[in-house]
Amino acid sequence: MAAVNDSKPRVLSGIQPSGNLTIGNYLGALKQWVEVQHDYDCFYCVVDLHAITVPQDPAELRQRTRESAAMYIAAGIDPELSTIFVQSHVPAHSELAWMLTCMAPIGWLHRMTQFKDRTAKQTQESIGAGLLNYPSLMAADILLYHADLVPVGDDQNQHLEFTRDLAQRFNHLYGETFTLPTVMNPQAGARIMGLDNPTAKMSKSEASENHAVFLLDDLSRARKKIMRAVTDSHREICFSEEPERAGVNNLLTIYQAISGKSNAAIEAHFAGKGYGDLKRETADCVLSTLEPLQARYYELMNEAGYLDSVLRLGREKASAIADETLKLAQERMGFLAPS
Ligand code: ATP
Ligand code: LTN
Repeated sequence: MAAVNDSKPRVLSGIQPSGNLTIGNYLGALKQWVEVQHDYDCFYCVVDLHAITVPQDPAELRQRTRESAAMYIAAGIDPELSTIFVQSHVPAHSELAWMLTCMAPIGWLHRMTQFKDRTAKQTQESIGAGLLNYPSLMAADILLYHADLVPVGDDQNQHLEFTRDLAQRFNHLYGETFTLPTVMNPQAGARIMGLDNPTAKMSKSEASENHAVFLLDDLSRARKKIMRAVTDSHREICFSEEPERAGVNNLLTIYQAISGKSNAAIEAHFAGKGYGDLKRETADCVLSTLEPLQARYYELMNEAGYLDSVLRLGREKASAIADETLKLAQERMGFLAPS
């Protein structure tokens, strides 16, 4: 049985294998995951059960699940330090999700902005019930591991609030069972916007050509997308909350998230320069992140068996904890234990 580290506080997070990962996923999630590895006992899952809340091609889903896991490692997650696993490999996620679904008021679920956004243009007949219940599954992911901290982009904060509320409800009804998790957003990069439309969040499922830089984009193509990013007709390069300056603000945010410099230092650096300079230097930063990541990714995908062994061990470590929590929750809810 794999060893479980009980002495450090715990982290859990996940990304859906619903498309190719973007720099939004990297700056909002993966980069923080790497940073907390030494101080926390980290569990990072590829959330395939979440991905099927919208239709997925089976062969593509399988392939993207492996690719996502490889991308976690390429981005710097060390399988020796952190547990990497596939959500559907640990059935406790589905089982606890059902129990939590039964306790989740649909009023809470209907208030989720992600649900409202994703279903805005669809008819009731075409919306799968999984989209509504999605936050209960996410709560199960987090609560099964007694996670203290959940590093995510800020679009997930409402789901974290929901998780805390649901955990409190369970604890109140059945006795202290779950740890209440705390959300962790990066200081810079908690919400990267689309390069072609800086009023919408950059998303891996958005189809338009110049919307997102993908982590596996050819470097010259990634640079081109950034050079084509929407800006405005002002000249001054400064951070701004104004909607019409969202494009420049987004480029500055990407630059900041990678360089780690302060607002003042960045504004001083770009004083007197033009948007062309801002784009070029932001592209340089992005490419300096993508290049080593891509090299490691292709190396991993060519290393027969390695990824499978990481996922096998991950499943073992994750199951050990998740099964125990599930059993406790089942007991508390009044399920008859099998004899
Ligand atoms: P999809 O478009 O398929 O819904 P997505 O690109 O929004 O997906 P998720 O799998 O939903 O990605 O998100 C995984 C993680 O990446 C979450 O922590 C989320 O907050 C973060 N994330 C996604 N997009 C961004 C973004 N544009 N800026 C910052 N963080 C992001
Ligand atoms: N809902 C998240 C993905 C996700 C997740 C989680 C994140 C599923 N389960 C548990 C953190 C913890 C999203 O980014 N769309």
